[in-house]
Amino acid sequence: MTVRRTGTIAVLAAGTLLVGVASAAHAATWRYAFEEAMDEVQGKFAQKFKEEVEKNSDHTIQLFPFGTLGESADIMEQAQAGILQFVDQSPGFTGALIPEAQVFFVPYLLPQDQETLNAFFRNSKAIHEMFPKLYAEQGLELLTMFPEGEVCMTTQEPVHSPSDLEDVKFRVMTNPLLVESYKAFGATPTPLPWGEVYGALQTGIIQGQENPGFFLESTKMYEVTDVVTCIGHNNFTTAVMANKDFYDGLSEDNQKMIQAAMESAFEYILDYQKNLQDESLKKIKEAKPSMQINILPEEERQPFMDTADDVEAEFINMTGDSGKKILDQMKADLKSAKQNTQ
Ligand code: 6CS
Repeated sequence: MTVRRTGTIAVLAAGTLLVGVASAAHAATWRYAFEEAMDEVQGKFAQKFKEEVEKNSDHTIQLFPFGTLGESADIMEQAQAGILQFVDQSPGFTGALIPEAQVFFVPYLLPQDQETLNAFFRNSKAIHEMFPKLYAEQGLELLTMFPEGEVCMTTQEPVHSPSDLEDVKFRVMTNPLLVESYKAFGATPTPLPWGEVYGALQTGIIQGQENPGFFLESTKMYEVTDVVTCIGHNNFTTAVMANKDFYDGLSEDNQKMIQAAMESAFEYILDYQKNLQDESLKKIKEAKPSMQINILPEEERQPFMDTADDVEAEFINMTGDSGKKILDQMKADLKSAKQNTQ
């Protein structure tokens, strides 16, 4: 009797274990790291993606915001190694790995008009057809790219022309083209990972940096700089990827579910950003009334705009034919986006 009962328990236990294994194999937990905090744009996007995946499947997404797994370069390595299934890394850092991704740092290439910009990101052949092949070569499935807002500079002193950036050690993300771009703007570019920026400004190692409005506000850049200058030179782009082996190993249904969740999060994040730039600049002014916020007029932007051709030539120099094809396609995509939104 005892033996039989033990046997029954053993059979039941084994059965439960099997069910557990079967459902664990079916309902996976996928890890997703990004370069910002939960309440910042990449975090909002990731939360929406998680919500969609968990609503439409048995899978769970575990989110890792900035700092929990290291710097941007660390989370990229973890995604390539398959420790993470998903990663959000901006071309600002990916440019060191995929040189063509630096195209997003040719000044004045992307428009500031929100509708045109959104149409470009929605429909661009460069983004949807060309970049995925380049990311795949690095073991990554490119799932989406989206804008995060107009990039403005923060400095200790006002900037009205490139000569005002002379002798300013200016932090840039770690890609060679951005270094060239800030050299052309007259500054002394200093590539640094994000985690070192606040301290470097505080201790005077650097005197300036650039980022979109929401990030200047949320990371309190106004505590360590005195002037915001917007010259319309760029819009911050980011990208979300999956580890390619992981993605290729998924069923077609799961791949479709992930793509649909990405599309929902993409539309959500564009909507979330309506008015975000203006609201963020306003909040900076409220937090620190002495902060100067200068939106430069056309004539003061011109000398910065005049550097664009040289930086573009440098991009082609760095990336050759492959980069030129991407750049040409992006220009064609931007033209159609403009035509379709007018
Ligand atoms: O400047 C940076 O490094 C950071 N900026 C933004 C807007 N997102 C993440 C990135 O690490």
